[in-house]
Amino acid sequence: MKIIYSPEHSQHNTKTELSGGELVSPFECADRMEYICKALKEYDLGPLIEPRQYPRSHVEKIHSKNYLEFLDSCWEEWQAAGMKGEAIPTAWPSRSMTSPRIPEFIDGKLGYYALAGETSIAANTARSAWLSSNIALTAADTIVQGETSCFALARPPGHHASKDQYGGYCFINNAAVATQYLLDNGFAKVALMDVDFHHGNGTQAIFYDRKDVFFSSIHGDPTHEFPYYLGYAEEKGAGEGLGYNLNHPLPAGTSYSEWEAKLEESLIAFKAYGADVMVVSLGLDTFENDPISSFKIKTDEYLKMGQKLASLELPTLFIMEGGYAVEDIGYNTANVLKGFLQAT
Ligand code: OKP
Ligand code: ZN
Repeated sequence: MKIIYSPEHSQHNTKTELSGGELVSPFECADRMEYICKALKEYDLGPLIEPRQYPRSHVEKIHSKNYLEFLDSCWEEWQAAGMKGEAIPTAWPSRSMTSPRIPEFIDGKLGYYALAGETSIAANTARSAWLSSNIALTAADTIVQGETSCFALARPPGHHASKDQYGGYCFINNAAVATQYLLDNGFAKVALMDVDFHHGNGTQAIFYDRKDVFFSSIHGDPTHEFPYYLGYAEEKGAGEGLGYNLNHPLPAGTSYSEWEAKLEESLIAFKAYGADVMVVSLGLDTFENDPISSFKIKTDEYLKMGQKLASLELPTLFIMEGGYAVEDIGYNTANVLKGFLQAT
């Protein structure tokens, strides 16, 4: 399986994450990629290939123009305003303040474009986000060229980013950009399976009223877990998209067998839908020792996850999302891909 990767991701190297009332070192860190590359190499899973650069128009199909302009200029505006630390929002257009106006000062813009406050922005954050989207596009192209699987080893991740909001460590929705590229290049119906521990609110929102993408997610119950305000079982799609959104919120302590039963339901729904390609938002934070999550999947069980995903027998594009048990993430990731390849 080709693995699309660039070491340049490390330019997104923020120092702060607002967590528990403190500024801590971010969970979504560059080291994660080192461990993954090491394990992929050890398991001989495929060659690392550098991404190509695609026109921005592919990303502009998913994200709004004003949001992307904000992303590109945020750090400069923040610095120009004399701020000392990394860019973190402190005010939001919350329920009681409903003016549609977009503020002009960077502090106000941050709150407008942020869906959460843990994700700091610094020099080169935008650059790495664009690079991450090019990794997803290059990987999607590999599937368009006829490969049956490909892994976009991208960071920063993307599944929380919506049309015009960042947060949850995500800026550009790589899975959504890749999905749109597949649809623009010969595929008709995409099954988008989000297996990250956190609900893929951004991806869901982007495709919620469309019938050409069936989004399904298995995740920590949002009554207790980030992103809290989306990801419930009653969210089934809207308009033409009604029936093409399937959420499986699960409680803390969920084991692999309980998790797999939900994956089975999603795969059956994808089959009935008639998907001709699958995109997997691959988060490894369902791991038993993940520091910010609460499922109980073990390293060996990721082999079964890969095998199960292969049972759909569709061309499959894996896109990296979360996973914060840095020293284990490599083998967990490699096991999914190994299980998938063994079964195909
Ligand atoms: C991003 B992805 C840590 C809380 C972190 C944000 C989680 C973002 C997860 N104190 N809350 O889906 O893996
Ligand atoms: Zn996650």
